[in-house]
Amino acid sequence: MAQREGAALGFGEEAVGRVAIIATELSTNILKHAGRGEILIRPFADAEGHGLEILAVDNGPGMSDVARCLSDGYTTVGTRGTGLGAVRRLAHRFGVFSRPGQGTAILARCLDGQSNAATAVVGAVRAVCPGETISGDDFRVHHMPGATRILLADGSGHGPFAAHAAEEALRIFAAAPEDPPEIVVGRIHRGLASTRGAAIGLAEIEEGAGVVRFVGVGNIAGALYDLGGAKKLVSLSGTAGHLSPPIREFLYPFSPPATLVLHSDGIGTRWDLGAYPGLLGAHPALAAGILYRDFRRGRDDATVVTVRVGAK
Ligand SMILES: [Mn+2]
Repeated sequence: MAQREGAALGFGEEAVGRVAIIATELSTNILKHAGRGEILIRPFADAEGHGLEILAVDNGPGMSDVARCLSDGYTTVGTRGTGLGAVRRLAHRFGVFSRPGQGTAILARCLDGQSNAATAVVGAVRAVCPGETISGDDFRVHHMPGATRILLADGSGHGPFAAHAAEEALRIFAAAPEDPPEIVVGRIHRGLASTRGAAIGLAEIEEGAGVVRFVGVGNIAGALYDLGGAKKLVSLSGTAGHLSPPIREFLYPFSPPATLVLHSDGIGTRWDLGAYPGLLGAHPALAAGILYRDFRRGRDDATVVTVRVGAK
């Protein structure tokens, strides 16, 4: 899958070979140390560039000494011990979050050489409901000068009709992504009338002003973390396309660096990134992977998007 996704991004033979080795080493590492886990693969485009992201998550014993596990030659199970050191060398971006008792999440990103004007780093996991082949959740990130917008749509239920509603929401957003958030969400509400409907959350992070604007209809949950702590975002109950409360924007001030988390209801709400010491300072893709790993409900599509702004 990693090879196929890399080739779809236009990676050459050498880069495709690199992602194959990374996926193999991360899979082998899970099998050796945790027994089971997941490899999550997606294309990404953010302040780090464009390319392929490979995320490995498991609930195994975790590493008590990450630096030592990364050094070549070190292994607890009698093999060559080149695995994670090789992944770190081959990836353009590499990150680990692992604690004894809190499992392991490892991130490897390979860039395709394109650049963009994005200022935020975005992590995401989008997982399909067990038994379905298409996700009824979808999201789109739009980078603007000094601001980042994220639309997360969760089509009601799951399967193809849910996917259609989410796709319509993204299409309407993409047509005029810089209109005021309340206008965009109102337009999506009207545009989804002939679909099954969706929960919608649209967030804008304005870095210079230090403010997040959020407009939500239905069950999209969110939280904003900065050095001062965590704030939960307010989403009004309803279903875009069918039953909407008055569409209203809420403002949340922050001081950078800050991390915004948005997720669909395939992820439970009883989480706190503060329970994972050091995770907020790590790559935001690791937080997305860990929330998915530890809080997915398993009977619905599950999507988590994490956005970090203001980090050096
Ligand atoms: Mn859902």
